[in-house]
Amino acid sequence: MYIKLKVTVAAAITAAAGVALAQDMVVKIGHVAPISGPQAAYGKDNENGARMAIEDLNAAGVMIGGRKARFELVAEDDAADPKQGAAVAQKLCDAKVAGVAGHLNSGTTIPASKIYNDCGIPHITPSATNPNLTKPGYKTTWRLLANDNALGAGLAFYAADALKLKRIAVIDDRTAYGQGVAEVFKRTALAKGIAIVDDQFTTDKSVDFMSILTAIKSKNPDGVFFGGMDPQAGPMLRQMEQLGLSNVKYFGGDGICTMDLIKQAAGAKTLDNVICAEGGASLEKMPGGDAWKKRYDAKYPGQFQVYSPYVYDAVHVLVDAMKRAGSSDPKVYTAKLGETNYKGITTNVMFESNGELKNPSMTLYTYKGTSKIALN
Ligand code: ABU
Repeated sequence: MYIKLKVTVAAAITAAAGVALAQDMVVKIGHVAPISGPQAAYGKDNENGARMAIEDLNAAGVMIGGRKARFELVAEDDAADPKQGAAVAQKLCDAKVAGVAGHLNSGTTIPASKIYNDCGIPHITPSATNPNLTKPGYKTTWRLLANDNALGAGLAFYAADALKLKRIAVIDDRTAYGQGVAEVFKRTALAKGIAIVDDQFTTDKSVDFMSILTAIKSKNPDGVFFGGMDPQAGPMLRQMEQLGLSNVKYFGGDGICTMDLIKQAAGAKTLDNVICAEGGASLEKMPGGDAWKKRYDAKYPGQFQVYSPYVYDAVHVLVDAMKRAGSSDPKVYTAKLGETNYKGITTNVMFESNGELKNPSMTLYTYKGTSKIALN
């Protein structure tokens, strides 16, 4: 009886060990964007991109170091607020996520990047474009699209060379992104012989721009550059129409280059004056853009904004590095990110030694009625 019990217990232990070996290895991936507040539409689009990547990876069945990996998304909301961004970054460090796709905003990503570096977790931003992000040289910081040195300058070149504009007023929203891209635009525009006839600022919470637009109107500009996001750009375009600034070109970076801008502009004819820049190829020109967008729209109808394809690729790039390293431990796989050569849906992803994307594209867009149209 005693011997029989011993054998049964031993068999149970062996079986349990077998089950443990066969169990999936859980790999937590963090995602951060504003899910609340005025920029929630961008954040939800980004989070959708991360969810879609996790679902696809789990459906495909990924092996890391000989073990089947099961990916779990740890989704956080930083409300586009730098303090909340830092708090959430620390939370993801404490949760020991293997990597992070995020954050969305430059103002949150820059402070978060130090926290990720301190805890040794890599993060890939799919959307933060302030060039200062990669200046500290953290080995944990990576960017998946062109930065504002390219976008701000590209828009100024277009204003000078293609549109032959001479007098541009500049407004920024005082965020790291808005102020940064406006500075690059101003510098390049001045070098191209454009006069900066006014320089105004607002905030990323404002919706009434009548007084600054009235001041700008008195300077008789042929263009306005706005460094900021669509919750401000939409009302600003409506108010420009009300003030009779109907033939003034309106420039902005990727922050205004969304589908939501159409909704925010609420039928203002000035929407057709918009020229905005994104730091990647248009969906039609992305290697897997059209097919991916069809799948996205089927899953998340009416929610596409701008950055979700980059988030999708950011998650895959993290996992690709884990696969090549044979480990999801950030101490082991982070160095492999520098050797990335990943065929994503946005581009063939390779990084410069400072974490910037190699050979990024840039696309200019305008709007016609309710359509967003690529100019190149
Ligand atoms: N790139 C524009 C929106 C995100 C950011 O850089 O703040």
